[in-house]
Amino acid sequence: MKSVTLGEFIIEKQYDFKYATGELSSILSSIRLASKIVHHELNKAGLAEHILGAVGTENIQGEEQQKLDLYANDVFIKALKNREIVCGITSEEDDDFVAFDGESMNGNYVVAMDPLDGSSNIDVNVSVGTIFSVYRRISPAGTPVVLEDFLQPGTEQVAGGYVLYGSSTMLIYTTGNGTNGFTYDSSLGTFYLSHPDMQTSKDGKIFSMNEGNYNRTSQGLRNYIDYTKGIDKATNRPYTARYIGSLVADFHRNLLKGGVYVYPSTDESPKGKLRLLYECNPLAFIIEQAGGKATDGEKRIMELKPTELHQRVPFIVGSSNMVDTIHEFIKEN
Ligand code: P6P
Repeated sequence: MKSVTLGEFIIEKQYDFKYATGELSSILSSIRLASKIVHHELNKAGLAEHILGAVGTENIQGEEQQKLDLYANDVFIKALKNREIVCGITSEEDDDFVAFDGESMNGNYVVAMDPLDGSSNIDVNVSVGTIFSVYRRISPAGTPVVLEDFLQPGTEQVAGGYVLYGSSTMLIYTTGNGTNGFTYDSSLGTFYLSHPDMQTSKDGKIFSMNEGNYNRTSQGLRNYIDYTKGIDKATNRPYTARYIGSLVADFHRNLLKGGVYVYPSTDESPKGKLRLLYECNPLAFIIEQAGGKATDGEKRIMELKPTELHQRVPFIVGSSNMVDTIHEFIKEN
């Protein structure tokens, strides 16, 4: 099979996109470039003194910022600003949105991103990821980007995806015409199409949740967790418990093998832990394009109207029948 590069694929598919002006292709190329740079830095993190560990600051979430968090944030912002097509970004690492000035103010797009999700795992060599979401701006081109440009429901995304820096580095994205996965060949510096038109199974037997929250979540969810441990061949139970503690890695495994990831509201995080704009919405876009589902336990994630940049929501994502079953348990209590 001829290996299609990510660059070739972006160009080839750009005409599937209703605003086929090449601008979205350029944004995806920026993300491709930035992910290569982060890949190379991550791969030597253990050797480079200056790059490991915390910087002694916290982000708006109150999470300790790792040196690589800020490095990745900087790399992606520079790459996105460079093409003067994006007029602003919101990032997990920045309290407020970043408005680009100069020619970039004419840009028609905004990006929401988690530049390095799961970064607390870097020091223990566990996979981490970048998650991104692209929207067309609402405010007029030529003016500074405004908050409303970022507070759009996930159904308005023009692209969503993630980069997984794992045993291999992969970039998975969608523009609403299917979900496709690309694997990075670092010897050539090129991403190649390795997972065309990804589809997740309607059912699965992998359950991903931090069960340390068992006694801090709802009775309905506790009943579901108990259900996953039941012994019943007809319903493929007991399920397999798999929780890496790195969202992109857990999500990616479940996308490929079937399964469900749950981060519910807990006593400690009543609105859940994961952020709507730059974690839940892009992954919801990906999973829906692959035939799966993403909800907050009741409503479709992509239909939620954001009210703030770093808004947290409960997140249930994966095989559609498994998501439906969880909803039934939640409704019963
Ligand atoms: P907990 C990482 O901080 C993250 O945002 C996700 O990548 C991961 O799935 C989750 O938090 C882990 O959270 O509370 O289980 O440690």
